[in-house]
Amino acid sequence: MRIMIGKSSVEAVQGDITKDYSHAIVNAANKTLLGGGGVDGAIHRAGGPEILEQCHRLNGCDTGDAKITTGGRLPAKYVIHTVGPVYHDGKHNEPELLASCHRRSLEVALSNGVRTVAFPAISCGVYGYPVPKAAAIAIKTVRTFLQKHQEIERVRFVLFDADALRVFAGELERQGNAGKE
Ligand code: AR6
Repeated sequence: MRIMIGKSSVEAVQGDITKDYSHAIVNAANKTLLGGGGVDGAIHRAGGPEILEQCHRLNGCDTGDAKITTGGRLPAKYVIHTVGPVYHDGKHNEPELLASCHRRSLEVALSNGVRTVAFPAISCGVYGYPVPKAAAIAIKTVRTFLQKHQEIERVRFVLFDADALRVFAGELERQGNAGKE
């Protein structure tokens, strides 16, 4: 599934983000930036020790913020590490923080000359964010950013499982149609 925002595209595919050939892939990290499970563990395993070496020099990362390192041995040139919110009940600033993750990741991409970015479903694993709510926020934030910054040519959501892909693809279609009204 793919929608266009001016000349930029936003798409959703199923796959393993560590194999993605976007210029930068986004990592759903934690505040230490020193590794963990889920997509974070997979990125460090596939990318090798150079990523962790650079993370050690970054002094962690606040929730909602993003920092960049090399992609090491990954196909991607860079990894943009962002820290999503832990989901409680949606009334603890979770939507704003999740939006901030996506916006800050794209700002960091832009300031490093990155043209294509791949996101996983940030906060939707261990951090417990309901996928439909997260998809709506992620896609809305990316659309708003691309409307102002056509320098980013493609944003791809790489979803690990078929259920998440269905939700993200459905939300892309819904917001794509709403955008035409
Ligand atoms: N490619 C794409 N998506 C993946 C992959 C992969 N290789 N592996 C998992 N996912 P999570 P969070 C999906 O738990 O909820 C870590 O320990 C997964 O199915 O990785 O933001 C960090 O260090 C889910 O949909 O991230 C933090 O402590 C999505 O990625 C904490 O987990 C996010 O799941 C962050 O939790």
